[in-house]
Amino acid sequence: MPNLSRNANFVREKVMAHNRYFEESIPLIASENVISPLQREMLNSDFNGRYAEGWVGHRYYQGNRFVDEVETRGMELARRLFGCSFADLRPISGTVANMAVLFGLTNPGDTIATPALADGAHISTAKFGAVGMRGVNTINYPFDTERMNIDIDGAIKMIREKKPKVSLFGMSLFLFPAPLKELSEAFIETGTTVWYDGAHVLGLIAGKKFQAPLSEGAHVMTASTHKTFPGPNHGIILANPRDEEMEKALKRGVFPGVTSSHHLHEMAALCIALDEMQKFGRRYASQIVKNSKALAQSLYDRGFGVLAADYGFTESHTLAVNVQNLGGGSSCAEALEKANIVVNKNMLPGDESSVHPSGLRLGTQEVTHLGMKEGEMSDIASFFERLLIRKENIGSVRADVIRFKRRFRKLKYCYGENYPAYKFEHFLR
Ligand code: DSN
Repeated sequence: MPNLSRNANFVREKVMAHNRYFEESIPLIASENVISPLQREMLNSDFNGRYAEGWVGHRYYQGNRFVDEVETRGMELARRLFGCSFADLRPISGTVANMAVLFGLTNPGDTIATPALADGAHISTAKFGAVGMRGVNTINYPFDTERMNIDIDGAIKMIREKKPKVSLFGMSLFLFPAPLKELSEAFIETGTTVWYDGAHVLGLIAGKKFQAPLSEGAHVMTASTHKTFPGPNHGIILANPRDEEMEKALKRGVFPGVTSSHHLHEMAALCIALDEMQKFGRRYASQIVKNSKALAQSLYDRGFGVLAADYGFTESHTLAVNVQNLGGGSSCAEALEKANIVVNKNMLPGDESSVHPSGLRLGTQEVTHLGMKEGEMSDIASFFERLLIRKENIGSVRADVIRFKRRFRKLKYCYGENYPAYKFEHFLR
């Protein structure tokens, strides 16, 4: 190892410490995941240092011969996997994909219908997020808090009355499929453009375990590619555009709208992830949903306020737990973190504060990727009970969490199964 400066050593050691920390922790944040060794190889390639502006075959820089071949193959893979006519692999994150759609398909002063933030919407669709900053007005669908889903009759009425330019679906607390089929008549009648933010559930859609938004009336679907979809930090736009004008507007929204180059190493890793999902996605997605239902049931049986109990808790990777009576979302999330269980506090319907919300949001996609099944969901629920209900000593729960996690440090459902998920690559000798 060459002589590294104090700063270089500091950064390197902290990153290694982070890897070890996750190796010893139970990751339950619904928007995160680990990636396969083949994707990591792409992230380390020379694609990292290059630029490719514009569309494949029409770049503004030279040197993109192989980049174009990879991206063309990736778009084919994406169109096939999601059954659509258009795929754009250039957005560098889910929020950037959302911004591109906003730039492409809306003008300041237009109106968008979206779920409300407290009902689980993503920040980029809020008044003070990208939608508001584009100058687009928002109206919120009525929400059925028992079913944890959009109220169908109320939404039909709202779309018919207000005729929003765009009707946006998809959330960050996404428990059940959005009622696209049920709303389809109102969509057609009003000519609204239907936009589905599938960031959270992209892997479930790819694995045919949630809904197929682009066959159920959505014109365009945006997503990040690193939540249930176990790819690199990146974004994607998938669409069945209404016409050529819409397709052009989407492309322009991405470039020159909101990106310059599109992080080519991530794009290559995304291509591998698309192929991996074609091969392993169905088994993976199916186990994710089994696990989230099992975790919800097991927590509920132990006395936790898991939402939507009368409706099977969830059909996705996510479950929501009301922990107001146990000290609230922040204090429970902090206690769990001390015991090496990583979750996030989350607003639940009716909450006004995002800093002190009443809920926890849990996701099973990453622990599933590490090979956990229904039996392990009951082990996890018992850690929650010991810590938050029985108030057992944090140190002793933490020690048991670390012991438990030793069996789940290797990747499943990808090329290179059993490769260590948190491996730190040493390049300098
Ligand atoms: N922050 C992510 C989430 O946790 O849902 C979305 O960008």
